[in-house]
Amino acid sequence: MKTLYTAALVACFALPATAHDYTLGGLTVTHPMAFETPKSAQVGGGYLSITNSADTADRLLSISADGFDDVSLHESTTDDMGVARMQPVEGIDLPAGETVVLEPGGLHVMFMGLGGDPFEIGEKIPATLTFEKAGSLDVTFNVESRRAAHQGEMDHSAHGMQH
Ligand SMILES: [Cu+2]
Repeated sequence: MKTLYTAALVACFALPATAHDYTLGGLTVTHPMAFETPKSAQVGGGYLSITNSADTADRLLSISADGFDDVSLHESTTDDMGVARMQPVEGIDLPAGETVVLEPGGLHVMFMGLGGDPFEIGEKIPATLTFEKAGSLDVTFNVESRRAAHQGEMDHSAHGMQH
């Protein structure tokens, strides 16, 4: 019963009703989204997945969006002491035939300089992804409820405990 419950949460998190995707050559960018932020937040995370169905590797070089001090690619890591950190990454490799997921606790987009204008549910954030080979792709991040985030975190911690 517990397994079924967890599976339902995962499905709910991975396939929200508002799923949307974009294609550019052999690349498919699936469901760019961000979670609502508190009013005081200065930064917000952005998440999506990229499937490279081409037979050559590509690389996500950068992301840009108007209205922010900076937008960059980040990676969160947790060290042996359980301390979480995040740092900018130069780019994200997209191996041929694989899907790379930007998600809470891992690779993500960081929107910086929200200063008093938080992400609100239903808000749409236009952004441009730049790939080394495929070129540029305009996408829209949908801002969604935090509740899905908590389900995602639960799934991650439950997964971690199995190892
Ligand atoms: Cu970050």
